[in-house]
This record gives sequence, C-alpha cells and structure tokens, in this order.
Amino acid sequence: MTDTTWFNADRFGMFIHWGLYTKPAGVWKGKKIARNYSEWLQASEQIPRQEYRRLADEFNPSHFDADAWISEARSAGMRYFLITAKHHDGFCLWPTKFSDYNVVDATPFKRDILGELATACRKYGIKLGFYYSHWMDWDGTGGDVWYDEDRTGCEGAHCSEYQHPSQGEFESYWQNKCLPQIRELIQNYDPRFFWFDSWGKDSSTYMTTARQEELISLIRTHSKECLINSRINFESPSDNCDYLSMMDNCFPDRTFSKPWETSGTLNHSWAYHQLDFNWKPTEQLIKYLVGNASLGGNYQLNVGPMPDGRFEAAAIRRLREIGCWMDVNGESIYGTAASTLPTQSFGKVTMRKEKTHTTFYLHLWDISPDADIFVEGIEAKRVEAHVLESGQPVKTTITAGGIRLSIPKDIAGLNMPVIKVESYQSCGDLS
Ligand code: JFZ
Repeated sequence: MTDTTWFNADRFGMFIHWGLYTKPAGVWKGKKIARNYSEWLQASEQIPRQEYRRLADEFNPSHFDADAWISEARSAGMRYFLITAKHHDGFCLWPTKFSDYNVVDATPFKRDILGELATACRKYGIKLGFYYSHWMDWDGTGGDVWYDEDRTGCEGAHCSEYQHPSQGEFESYWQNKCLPQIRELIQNYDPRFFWFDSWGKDSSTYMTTARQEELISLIRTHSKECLINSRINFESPSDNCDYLSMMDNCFPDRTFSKPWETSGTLNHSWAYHQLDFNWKPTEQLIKYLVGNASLGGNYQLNVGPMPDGRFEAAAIRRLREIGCWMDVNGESIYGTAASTLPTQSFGKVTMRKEKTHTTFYLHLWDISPDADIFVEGIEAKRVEAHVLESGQPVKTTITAGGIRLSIPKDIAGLNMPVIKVESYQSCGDLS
C-alpha cells in the first residue's frame, strides 16, 4: 500500500469546488435552484445538456490567481490542496486530450487552471490532489446521470438525457474518458492523491469491484505515491484504497484503522452560492479540525471561489482566523496522533510520542479559569505543563489515575487555549 505518512501528519487541507456552475451560483432563470449544492445545477434543474454547455462561453474568471489561492491555504495552516478537476457535469479544468469540454478548448479563459495551481503548490510546498467524478458524468459521455425521483417529472425532448446509461455506454465512458483522464492527470500534474466520489445503490451497479480495481491499478502503475480515497465506492470500497472519506460534514466519534478525513463546507454549498449565507463561525471550524485530529483524522475545508476567481470576504476572514490560531497552536495538530486517553470533559486531546516522553495537547473548550482540571489517564512519574500560546507554566499534581492541573486565570484572555503536557515515565530523564 502507498505510504500515507504525510497525509496523517498534515491533518489540514483546502478543498475547492469551482466550475461552470459557479457563475449561476444557485440561481437559474431567476429562481433559487431546488438543490442546495450549487454545483448540482444541471441535474437539479434538469437542464438540457446543450443549454448547460453554453455556460462555458461565459467562463472567464478575470481575477483568478493560483498564487493567491495557494498562499491563502498556506497561511490558514493547510498543507495540502484539492480541486474539482472534473465534477459531475463533466467539464474539465485542464486542457484534456479526451474531451473538448474543457477550460482551454471551450471557454474564453483558455488557461490551464490545474497547471497554474500545480506551479503555485510547488512554490508553497503544498501537496496537490484532485477531485474527479468517476461515476457520474452528465455530459452525455456514458457516465451515470442523476434524476431526482421526488421531483415533478422532467419535461421536454431532452429528458432521455436523464436516464441511466447501459453497461455498454458506461464502459465506453470508462475506457474513453475516465481512465485516460486519470492517467493524463497523473502524467501532467503528478498529484499526491485523488478524491473520488460515488455512493448509493445506482453507483454500485457501475462502480463494481472490477472497475474499482482497474482504476486503482492504473493509478498504481503510473504513480508510486498517489493516494486513493474510499468514496471510490462509499458503501463497499476496495481494501486497496488508502484513506477513508466520511460523508459530507460528518465528524465521527471514533477512530479508524485507515487514515481518514472529513470534507466540510464553510457555509452550506460546496460551490459558490449567491444565496447561501449560512457561514459557520471560526470557533466551530477549529473545533472540527481539533476533534478530527484527536481521533487521528484530517479535515478538508472547502472554499467555493466566486465567478471572478476570488474568494469571498467571509471565507477569507475564516481562513485567516484559523491561520492565526494555527500559528500559535499548530504543533498540537501537525504530526499528532489520536488520543489514547479516555474522553475528557474539558475538551479534546491530541498526542505525540517522543523519544524520551509523551506529549499531550489539551484543548480546553469547556473550563473555568482559575480552577483545577483533572486529566484522566495520564500516568507519569514527572510532568511539565505550560500554555502553548503564552508559555505560562501550569502547576501540575500527579494523582491516582491521572494528573491535576491548576489552570491559570490569565487563560481567560486566550481563545481556544491549548495546554502542552510533557509526561515522563521516570523521574530521572530530564529533557
Ligand atoms: C458529493 C457531491 O455530489 C457534491 O457535489 C460535493 O462534491 C461533495 C463533496 O460530494 O456529495 C455527496 C455525496 C454523497 C451524498 C451526498 C452528497 N450522500 O450519500 O448523501
């Protein structure tokens, strides 16, 4: 299996949803679309393919600046980056040889978006990955389509476009678009990981074990280090995938035997939506990151850039606030492991085994300053503790079954403070 060390250590990545659906941004013919994810526009409104395709004529994000995106990710404390190379609509953000429905051949913009991002990622030391919709492809290629059973029936001559492909049609898509494009993405951009997406009973009729293995072995043939996620088939993923993807915005309360991640949104929609004002507070976002880290998992936080290529102010503010917190508390996230302590009432714990001792990071979410907290499960002969952000020493007492900490009252001035506890198994080994 492929080496996943970096993935575990990095913990925090940026996800981007960006494409032809970005400009309509959740509104079609003057009305809010039925689905809340704006990237679902085509299926949500059952738009005839030729009509939807005309969005390519308008794709011209004049302010797109790959450097700005990647430096924003870097300063938020993110260490890897993934983008919708091809979402369900089938449109490609790179000049692919296997479809002319792509940013260079079909839009006035004519720039290789993935190429520019790959260059910026190299500059900032950010690992690059691609979301690729391998099961659905709504461009009439033979990929699967989506028809909302619970909506009023499709109307018009184009409704045959919303019927599932035959196995033969799908196989043709698979051999002539999907697999060649995956090989092309690896050869052109050398990604460190793919994020595939399929779920539900329809997907399993196409994402068979044989096809999963065919896709995985293609990737293994062309790349030694490229990781593959479990949404290659959400319900029954191949054992040969490298990391697990949770459902959207699902934060589990357990650990897993494989590396894992939650992909989550800043507001509700993945792609930019002009009527989605449901922004999560920064504190909540940091809690998701810490909560996942405390269980050995990653967090991939999504941004839906605007049609002109820039991030919304509300997104930037949250990224920068997270970045400020990470600047002083990042060591409690990067390279840490799931806590082996029992669940604690004050918040979450991350840890790292060092050569001479074990470090615990206590994320204090629910405490009163100037009080004691008891940390169950730390067994030590000697402990040293201080507030990570300020360096203020914290008084500790070793007791049966754990340690007691006297939380300094000054902690009230810190937002989401972390206490670093170094615990030694013998009294003698001074650091
Ligand atoms: C999928 C995409 O459809 C969506 O547009 C976005 O890219 C997201 C990251 O992934 O979303 C899903 C996948 C599965 C379910 C719902 C949305 N599901 O099983 O209910």
